Amino acid sequence: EQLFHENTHLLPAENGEKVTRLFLRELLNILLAYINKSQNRSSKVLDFHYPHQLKEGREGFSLELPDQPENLEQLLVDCRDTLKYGVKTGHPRFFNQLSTGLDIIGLAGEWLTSTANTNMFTYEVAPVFILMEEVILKKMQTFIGWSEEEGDGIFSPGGTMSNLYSVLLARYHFFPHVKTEGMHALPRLALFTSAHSHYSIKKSAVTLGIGSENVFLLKNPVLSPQGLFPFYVNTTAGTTVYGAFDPISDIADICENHGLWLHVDGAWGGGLLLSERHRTKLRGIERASSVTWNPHKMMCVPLQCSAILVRKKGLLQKCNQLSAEYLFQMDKHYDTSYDTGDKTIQCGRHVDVFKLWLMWKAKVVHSTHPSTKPSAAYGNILQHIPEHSNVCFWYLPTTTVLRRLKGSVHVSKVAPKIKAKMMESGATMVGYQPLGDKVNFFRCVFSNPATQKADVDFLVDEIARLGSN
Ligand code: ABU
Repeated sequence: EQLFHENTHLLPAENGEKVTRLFLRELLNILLAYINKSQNRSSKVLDFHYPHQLKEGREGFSLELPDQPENLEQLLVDCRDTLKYGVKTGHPRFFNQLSTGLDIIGLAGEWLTSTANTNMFTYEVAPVFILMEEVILKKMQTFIGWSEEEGDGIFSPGGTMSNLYSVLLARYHFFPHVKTEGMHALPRLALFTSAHSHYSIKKSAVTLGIGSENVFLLKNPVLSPQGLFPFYVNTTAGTTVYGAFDPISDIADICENHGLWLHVDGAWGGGLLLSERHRTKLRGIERASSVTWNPHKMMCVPLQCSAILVRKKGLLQKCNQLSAEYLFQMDKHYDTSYDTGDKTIQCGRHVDVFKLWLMWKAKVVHSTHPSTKPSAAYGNILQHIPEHSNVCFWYLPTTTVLRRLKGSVHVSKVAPKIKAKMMESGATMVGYQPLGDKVNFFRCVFSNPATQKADVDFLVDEIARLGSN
C-alpha cells in the first residue's frame, strides 16, 4: 500500500513487477465492476452533468492537470470517476448510437492490442497483425462477392475516413496525374449520392478540393451537369437515420453504362452480408468499385473498426505511396508488400484488426434467420416492416401537454424536451433529429445484443412518462 503512494515503482522501474501487477489488478477490478454495472438494468445509463459542472469538479473529480505527479491510488480514483461520469454504451437500454454494446471477446482483443502497443505501418513492427489484416480483409471481400483475383483494402479510423478513401481512389483511378499535378490539372469533377447518405460524402468532396457544390443528390434527374466531369456515385447500404438501402444493382447498371466509380457505403448495413436472409438487401454489391464496412457498428466490435475495401488490386498503394525511406526501405529482407502502411494517407496506424479477428474466431459466421416481423405490441408504431434495425417515430403527447409547448411547430419540440429530461433522469438514452420536411423524431437503433424486448417496453414507457409531465 505504501508503494501505491508513489507512481515511480511501476515497470520499467527495477523490481517493478509487483506494483505493476497490483496496480493493473486494481484497475481490472474497476473495469469489471463497471462492466457488471453496465449490464445491470437497475443502474443508470448515464449520470448526466453539464460541462461547467464537470469542469468545476464533482466530488473531488478534477479534470485539471496537477503541478505534482499523482500517486497510484489517486490515478485509480480518477479511472473510476472517468467511468462514473461517462455513458454506459453497453447498457441494454442504450439506443442512442449505431455502435453500442460491449463484446467481451472484442474487449479482450482491445486490451491485448493496447498491450502490444505497436503500429500498423510495417510488417517489421506488426508482423502478426499485418497478416491478420490480410486474412480478415480477404474474408470480407469474399462476403462482398469479389473473385480471388480482385480485392484490396485497409482498416481506417472510421466510416468517414473510409468514405474519404473511396473518393480519393476514384479520383486517382480516373486522373492518376492528380497525385503530382494537383486539382488544377483536372476538369471540374462531379459526384453523386442520395439525399439520405452520410454527410461524409460531402465532407470528402470538401476535403479533397472537389467542393460541396459539386456533390449532386441522385434524386435530381440530371446525371450530366453541364461542364462537369461525373466520376463517382455513392450508394448507401443502411442509411444513418432510417436504415434504408439504395438499390445497388440498379445503380450499378447506370455506373457501368456511364463508366462511373460505384461506391457502397455499408458502414451500417455491411454487417448484413453475413446473413443469408438479409444479404439480398445489398444485391449488386459485388459490382462496386469500393465498399465501406464498419464492423464496429452492426457486428459490435469495440470502437473503432472500419474497413475500406477496394475491388482493384494495387490502387491503394499507387494512389497513396510516397515511399518514406525511414520506414519503407525496399531492400528489407522480407516481402515488402507486407509493409502496408504506404497504402494509407496516415503514417502511424492503430491496430484495429485484432479484436475483429478474435471475435470472428469466437463466433464463426453462421447464417442467421431473425424475424423481421414486428411484434403485435408495436403494431401501432411499426406500420411497415423495417429494412434495418432503425426505428424512427414521433411521440405525440396529449393535446394538453402539446398546448403547453409554446411556438408554432409544437411537435418539433417534443423529442428535444423529452430527450433533455431523459438525459437528466439517466435511465435510458435514444437519439432524435429532424430530416428533410420531417420535424424532430426519435431514432431508436437496435444493435446491442444485451437489449431485450422488456428494454424496448421500458424505453416506450419512459418516453410516455417523461412526455406526460
Ligand atoms: N455515422 C456515424 C454513426 C452515427 C450514429 O451512431 O448515429
